[in-house]
Amino acid sequence: MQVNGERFLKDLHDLRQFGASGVGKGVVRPAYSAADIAAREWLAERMRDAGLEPRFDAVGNLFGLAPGRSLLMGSHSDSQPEGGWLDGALGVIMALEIARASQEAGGPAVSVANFQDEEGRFGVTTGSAIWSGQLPLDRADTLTDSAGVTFADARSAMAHLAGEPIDPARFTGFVECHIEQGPWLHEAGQAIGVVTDIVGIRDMTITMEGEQNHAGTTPMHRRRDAFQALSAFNTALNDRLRNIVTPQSVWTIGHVDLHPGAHSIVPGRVTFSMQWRDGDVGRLKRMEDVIRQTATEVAAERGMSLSFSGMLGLEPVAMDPGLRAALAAAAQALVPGRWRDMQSGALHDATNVAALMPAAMMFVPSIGGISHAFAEDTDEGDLVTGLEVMGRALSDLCKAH
Ligand code: HGY
Ligand code: MN
Ligand code: MN
Repeated sequence: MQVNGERFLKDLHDLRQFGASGVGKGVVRPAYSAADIAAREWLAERMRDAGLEPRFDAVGNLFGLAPGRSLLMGSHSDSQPEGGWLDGALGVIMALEIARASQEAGGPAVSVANFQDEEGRFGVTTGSAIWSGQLPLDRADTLTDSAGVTFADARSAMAHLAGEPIDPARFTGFVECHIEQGPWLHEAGQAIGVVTDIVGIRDMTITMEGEQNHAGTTPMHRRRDAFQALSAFNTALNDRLRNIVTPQSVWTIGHVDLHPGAHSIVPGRVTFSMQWRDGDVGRLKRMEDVIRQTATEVAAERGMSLSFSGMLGLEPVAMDPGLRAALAAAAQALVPGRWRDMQSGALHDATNVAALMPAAMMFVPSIGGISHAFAEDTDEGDLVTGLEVMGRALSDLCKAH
């Protein structure tokens, strides 16, 4: 098949206009925002122009369907609250270009998926988790974002677009191209990462409550200060987790709500996100035990009440060996010596889709390893190389089947 790099890059730049942040090439396009919905409606038209049947499901996952059985490719077009122009978007636009080029070449049939809320405004890779049966819709509908908006309310903004469910049985497999979002390919001057496995994740919210009081008249030794409790928890957690993790293990407190948040008030309550990731299920559990035990001890020592929210999570998953081999062979043919096998420390829709069908992923470099930030970027030459390697892999797969 003959992919068209110019057409591909133009679609990528056109897509980044939806929710353009005005800072670099950054975007603000959270799930169900006006920019997200407009981008999805634009993509539906691009799918139609490519000879695909655009279909939305009940939660805003958008599919561009080829007739009959087809290989599914894609990713997500929603962004983090401050996102880059390529996170997710690259995989959707590359899938669209491959689908066009494949049609122009007479096959194989390729369909396109643009999953909703991969960035987890509400859950964790929410849209593909629902589509793949990992997350029941009635449970998803009760999830809220950090402002308290429910998933049910948010997705109602797309109700007019919702169609019948898309049957996963019509697809033979799933391949997703994504930016690495880490530093390794760019630092090594390599062009392609063939993903071996995707780490697992656990995500919950922890609340500690002490006593709100006057910042001037309350002696330090008599305070039940929520910020001090969080600070003590974080210090103790770092000391303890170091004993059970590997260099690939990560844990993050990314969102903190300190109540009431005033200069002259000792904060009485803190609610914070607690997220951790690892490639090993057993280590994820051990990390969870340390997190719960440390929070319980710190709260008891400081006279704080403690509560844990429900926990969301995805298990570590290995990529399909056959699809991986096609990606590796194409990389070896087109960029010999400039590719590697690698684990994904970022979560992706491929984790959920892998529960339904063979799934594989391929990375292109991220400049400086920056992502989930307006500064996220990739050299356009590397983007086109990724497209060409993907096109070669699909052609080889077509010949092999
Ligand atoms: O957080 C992640 O790994 C993904 O980019 N949402
Ligand atoms: Mn992503
Ligand atoms: Mn992301």
